[in-house]
Amino acid sequence: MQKNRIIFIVLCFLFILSTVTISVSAEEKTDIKKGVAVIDGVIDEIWDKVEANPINKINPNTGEDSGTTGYWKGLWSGNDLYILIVVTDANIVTMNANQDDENRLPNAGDGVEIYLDVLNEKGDAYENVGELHYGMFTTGQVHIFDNGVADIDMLSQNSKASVNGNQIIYEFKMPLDIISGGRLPSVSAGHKVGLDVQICDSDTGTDWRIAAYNWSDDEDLAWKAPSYFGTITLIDVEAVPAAEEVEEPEVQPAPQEEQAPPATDAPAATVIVPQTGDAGIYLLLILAAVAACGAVALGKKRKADKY
Ligand SMILES: [Ca+2]
Ligand SMILES: [Ca+2]
Repeated sequence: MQKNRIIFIVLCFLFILSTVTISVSAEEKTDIKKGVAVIDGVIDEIWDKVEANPINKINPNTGEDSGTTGYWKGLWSGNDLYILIVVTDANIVTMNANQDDENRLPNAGDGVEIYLDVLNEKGDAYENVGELHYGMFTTGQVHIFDNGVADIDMLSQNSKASVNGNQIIYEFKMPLDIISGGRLPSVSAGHKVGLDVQICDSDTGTDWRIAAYNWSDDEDLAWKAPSYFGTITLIDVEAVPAAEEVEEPEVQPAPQEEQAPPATDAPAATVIVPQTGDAGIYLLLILAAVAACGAVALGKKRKADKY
């Protein structure tokens, strides 16, 4: 009986532990390649070379899946981070900061929110320079929420939105060194940034949003603390390899020429081949030697005969 109770307690503990593990693993991570995009609300060719990250975690506070979908892509170059967000929405409503109603926030209607933690400090509150929560209306207007401090003119000049059919295209350039207030003087490969992206969806443009989706945070708490953000790593890999940028020249076949013997540094083996002229000299020398020997022998014989 006692044994069964221990097994039951252990199983309960393992179940609770697995639940905690699932909760912690909600944070998304991805690598960002190098490249530059033009911030004009048009999808550049280079974006086609970059992997898309789905923004599909349903916000638990809205709780609805309205059918709106979207993804984001990233690039980095120098000290700048580039973000593209593409939303497909069957009912796009124009939201802007000048609307004469209380729902004039990008998170009220059709719009997006950016959560940025330039030094990836993952704090429990927005308490450091470089931690920023801002958003964009479908008109391209930028709104900075109470969370974080940044120059809204600078962010506005580096952001753009456009509507194309049932798509809303948002492009952002984020000068990380400037947003960090100098805490990150320059960006290098391997640097990690805390990031999340949220899509907000409205049906009317005047009523509060009907649905929202995040890339990483599935608890709708990223607005409150960077610890709920995902993490991106800026890697030293070009989105478009140099080989694709430079067209390979056509290789022409080399003209046929007389084949020269292969050059080599090693000394060639010495093979002595007697030449015709040399053989003649050798033959004359041999004949001379034979004649000399014959003369000496004849001289000796005459000398002997004499005595
Ligand atoms: Ca563009
Ligand atoms: Ca909508």
